[in-house]
Amino acid sequence: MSQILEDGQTFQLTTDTEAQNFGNVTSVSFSYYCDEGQQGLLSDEPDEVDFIITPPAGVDPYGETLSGTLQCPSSGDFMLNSDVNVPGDEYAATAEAYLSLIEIINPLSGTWTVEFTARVNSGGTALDADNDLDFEMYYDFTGLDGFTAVEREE
Ligand SMILES: [Ca+2]
Ligand SMILES: [Ca+2]
Repeated sequence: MSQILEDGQTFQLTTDTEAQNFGNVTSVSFSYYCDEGQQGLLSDEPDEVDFIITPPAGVDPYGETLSGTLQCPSSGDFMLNSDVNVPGDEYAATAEAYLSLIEIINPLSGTWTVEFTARVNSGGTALDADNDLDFEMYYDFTGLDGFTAVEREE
């Protein structure tokens, strides 16, 4: 999605992956980009965007950056993946027992919130009014669902 933001304006996106039935979410990514849009006629200070990414409680962000400031024009991204251990040749008495052996480490399901706040900076003279910036954001949630197992005949 793409937006024009004025100074102090906030863009927020909240996604509850459970309410939206995304399954067992194992991959989440956000990428975002800002550009000056309008700028001062004679001089201009770079616009900035403050960002805060809030994962669901209990998710380990593995050191990914959760907050900071983007100086326009520039881009940033956030990407997190779970590890999924699927049993290989392990014996299980039933299909259900086999499926219970699938393990998702650091599952990513829950409510994700991202918030971006524009800081629009003008230049030094009366001719240098700057009223906005251009902002774009993309996101992707990938879920695993519907595992099935087939029972083997000996
Ligand atoms: Ca601007
Ligand atoms: Ca500016």
